[in-house]
Amino acid sequence: MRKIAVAAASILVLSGGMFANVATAQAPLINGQVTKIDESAGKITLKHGPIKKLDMNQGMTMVFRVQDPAMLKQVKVGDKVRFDADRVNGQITVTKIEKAK
Ligand SMILES: [Cu+2]
Repeated sequence: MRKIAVAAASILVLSGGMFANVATAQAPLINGQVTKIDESAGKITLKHGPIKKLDMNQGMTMVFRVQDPAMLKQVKVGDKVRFDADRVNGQITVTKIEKAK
């Protein structure tokens, strides 16, 4: 009986992990607005809504590192954008950005 319970529990853990992966792959982009761009530092300041995966449960304005400096050429201050961010080497980094349509 105990073995069955353990097996059932590990199936739950495994399927939970799979759902988490699917959620990450299809995570919608975050809405934001560019308030500052610092090309020489490779940084962008964005006013953004909640980002649950980064433990930001409410919107704020903050500085992000960008994964690729070329991203800073795609947008300008005042633009409404959609972006994705993740922790890369411990720094919160914009991994994708596009102008909101
Ligand atoms: Cu934030």
